[in-house]
Amino acid sequence: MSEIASPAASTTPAAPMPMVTSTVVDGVGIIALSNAAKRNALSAALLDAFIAALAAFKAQSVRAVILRAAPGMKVWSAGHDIKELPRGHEDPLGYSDPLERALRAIRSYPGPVIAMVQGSVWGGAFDLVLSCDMIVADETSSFAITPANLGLPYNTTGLLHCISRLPLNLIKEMFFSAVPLKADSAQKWGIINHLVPSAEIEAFTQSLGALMATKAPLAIAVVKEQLRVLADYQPVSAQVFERIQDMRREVYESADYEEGINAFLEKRKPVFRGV
Ligand code: YXS
Repeated sequence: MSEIASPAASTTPAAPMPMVTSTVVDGVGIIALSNAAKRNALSAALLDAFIAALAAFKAQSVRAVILRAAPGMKVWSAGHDIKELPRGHEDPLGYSDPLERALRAIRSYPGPVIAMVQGSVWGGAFDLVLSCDMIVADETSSFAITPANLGLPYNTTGLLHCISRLPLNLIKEMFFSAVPLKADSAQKWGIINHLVPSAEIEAFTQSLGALMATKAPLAIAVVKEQLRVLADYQPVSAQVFERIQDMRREVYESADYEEGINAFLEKRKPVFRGV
């Protein structure tokens, strides 16, 4: 019988746990956000790993993808990594921001990307799940968009994602109150496709993905891309776009934006003065 080598005293530090894990089960790609210590905050490192995992699935022609949090996490994602938000004089959600790159990667993936949500979704993670093609959630799920907690001027692309999915009165209440929407309300408003009990959600979502993976991939890809192009089409004149950018710049250069981030970092409530 071969000797079982005793583990050598490790002199090298243990490799850090991956922030994202991915696997393929019955033709369905599964990407799990796994940075529990930081509540899956959408840092550049986590999002780059996510984008790479999605690209790997695309290279393997994986026909359906499930995006989830690692099992047992009470927070699906705490949203954009606040510590990485640029401070003043820089658009906090610019085109090249890692979150924006991740949203575009999902929306251009040539197959269905299903968000399987258990636990709370915050801020930019709400944009992330809305950018998925459909959402399956359980009774522990909740959804909040929170720029008003930070003094952050959300970007026009993100607002367009909301407008193409949700009624204006709901969008306004979510953005202006930053109050999490619970699972039953998310179902009532059509944010989620299916509200499934926790005990059944993994099997349900896997079977939905596996079903779609048996359908004609070219037909699905072309419908997904047409829906993306049509839903994103909002003619805006250059002057209107420049005016919007000016308005947003005033906000991300404001003292309130500084105060919002500082309050989070100092673990205290922000005091906004409207300047
Ligand atoms: O103190 P340590 O080092 O242990 O780290 C703490 C938190 O600082 C960290 N963490 C985050 N780090 C960066 N960015 C975040 N968004 C973030 N959220 C959390 O994770 C460690 C554990 O956090 P803790 O102790 O608060 O956990 P908890 O279980 O008591 O509470 C979980 C949450 C999610 C309720 C709480 O962490 C929270 O409220 N996080 C902020 C949620 C939020 O406002 N997200 C929006 C981010 S900004 C964004 O997405 C958009 C740009 S926008 O502003 O437009 O929505």
